[in-house]
Amino acid sequence: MRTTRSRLAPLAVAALVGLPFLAAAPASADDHGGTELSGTLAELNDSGASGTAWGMLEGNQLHIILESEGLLDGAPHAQHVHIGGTNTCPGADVEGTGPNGELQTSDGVPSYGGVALSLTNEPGMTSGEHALDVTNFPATGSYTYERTIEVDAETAAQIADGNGVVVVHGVDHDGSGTYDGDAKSDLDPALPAEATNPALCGELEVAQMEMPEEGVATGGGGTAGTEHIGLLTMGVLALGLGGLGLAATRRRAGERS
Ligand SMILES: [Cu+2]
Repeated sequence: MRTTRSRLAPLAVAALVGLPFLAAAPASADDHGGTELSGTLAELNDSGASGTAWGMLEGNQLHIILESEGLLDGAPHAQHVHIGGTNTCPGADVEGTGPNGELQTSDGVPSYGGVALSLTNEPGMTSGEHALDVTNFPATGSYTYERTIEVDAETAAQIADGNGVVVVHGVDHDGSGTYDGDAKSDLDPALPAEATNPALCGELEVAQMEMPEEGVATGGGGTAGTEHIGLLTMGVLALGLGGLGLAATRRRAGERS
């Protein structure tokens, strides 16, 4: 038993030293009770676009970053957080009601629900009523969007539960280089359907904790049971060889004193 303890104690030191580093890894909650969110934006309507979404919700403040590429350049892209329906993106098997089977915005409502937040640029407003504030949306084919938005308590709760779905609109179905065509938008008949049909969709999923909190409480001391092995291994991995060297030094120092 004595032998086991003297071998594992340095590893426990390494694990403890490594813990602050590990705490910085993806987690669902930070010190202030924030909720981290992330999602992949996948194409709808064969838009050819792609992207990612990342968010941090702290209280009623939502910090959100979208990166999109492959959209129609030089045309506004309405973008929202939708909440409702099944809180998901439409599957590939969902038939659109557009003239050639295009998926219109309303076709996806059973999946992603209505518009909860409008992801406008400043000074655009961000409530659902501003869903078609076309002058304040990104208007390039590729862009990074970042804004901190104050949301109401109900919206915050829904997003914290992983129910938010990001939808980016605007698809150049006929490849003409602009929003045109005879089909009218299901949201506003003054706009072509191309201007509002969904191009990208991604579910804002809550990031998962990777380190159980009880691991912090049980990581110290010389009671090296098997339940600590995973923790010890992670601590050593985080520190790398440098950490092992430090542990070995401390062991020698400890043996002399
Ligand atoms: Cu939308």
